[in-house]
Amino acid sequence: MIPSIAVGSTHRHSAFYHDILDGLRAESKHLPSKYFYDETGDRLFQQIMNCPEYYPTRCEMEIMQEQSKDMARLFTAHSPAFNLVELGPGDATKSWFLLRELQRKHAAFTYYPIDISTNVISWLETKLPVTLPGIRLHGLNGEYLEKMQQVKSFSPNPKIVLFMGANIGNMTVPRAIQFCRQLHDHMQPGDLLLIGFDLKKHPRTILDAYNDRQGITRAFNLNLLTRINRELDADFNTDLFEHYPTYDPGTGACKSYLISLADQTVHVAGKAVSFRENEAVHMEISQKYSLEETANLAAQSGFQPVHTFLDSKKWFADVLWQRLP
Ligand code: AVI
Repeated sequence: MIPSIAVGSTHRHSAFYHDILDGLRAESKHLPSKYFYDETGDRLFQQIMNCPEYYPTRCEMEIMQEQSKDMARLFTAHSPAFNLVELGPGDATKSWFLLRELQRKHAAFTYYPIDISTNVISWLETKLPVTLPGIRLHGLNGEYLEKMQQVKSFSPNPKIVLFMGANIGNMTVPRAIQFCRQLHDHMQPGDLLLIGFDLKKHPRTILDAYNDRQGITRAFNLNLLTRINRELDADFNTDLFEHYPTYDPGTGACKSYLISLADQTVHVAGKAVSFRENEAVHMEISQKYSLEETANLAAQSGFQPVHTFLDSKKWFADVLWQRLP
């Protein structure tokens, strides 16, 4: 496991301060889920991925273990030499299988993991060459799109971009369309994009995944309040907020809320924020898709679906798209 991301002290003018206060002052209160991942949040997310109810990681792992050979065949047939760019690789446990297959096939590729965390990148640069000797690896620390632009200046080779782990689900559908269009603009005609989608399935299975019995997902959500207490001198009482996950099988939107259990006033960096009893704070969206909806997303953002990799339960899909001219 990667050592957790150093959060650093946050001051009044930071993006964290503004995002948190803007969210808490909005008419419908919300907090950005990207801030879940401090040191404790990283640890809790690792525990979530091992929870019996949280199936997405296991499903995608099965795809990578069982089908990396087919992926590697498609990738090498696509281009004799390419840049393999991974957005948000984490500890690369899933993409590792693909990297190993590409090495076995003597594919001419350079792996460019891009992550906002320096810890993730330096961990990969140290660890991957040990288990994948000879790998050509160039880690990039920063924002996805900015760093993708940089890859172009390092090498003119075609790009194959990986965006796995159902991270696209943490965007609303309109935001996902916008993001895929931005990826399109940072790729060349013919380049490939592999995206992981958690698929629609029985609503109970989905809801349980965000409401595990051990209460880890609950702790994961509440931890953001603890982080705000620590970094923004706030005084949230986490006992006065309840984790409330929802899933709408119609739209495929799985949303987590924290519900205020009392009329209360909380102070964040000296600013008072009032909550009514039963008022909801929207914490996270984990959008679920049908395969047809993934194809619509491809069409709306300038890609053509090429191949779909499914796990044996058909609960998760890694879809391979080609960038259209
Ligand atoms: C990172 N992301 C894809 C996870 C998800 O399923 O939305 C984050 C998560 N939130 C609660 N459990 C897992």
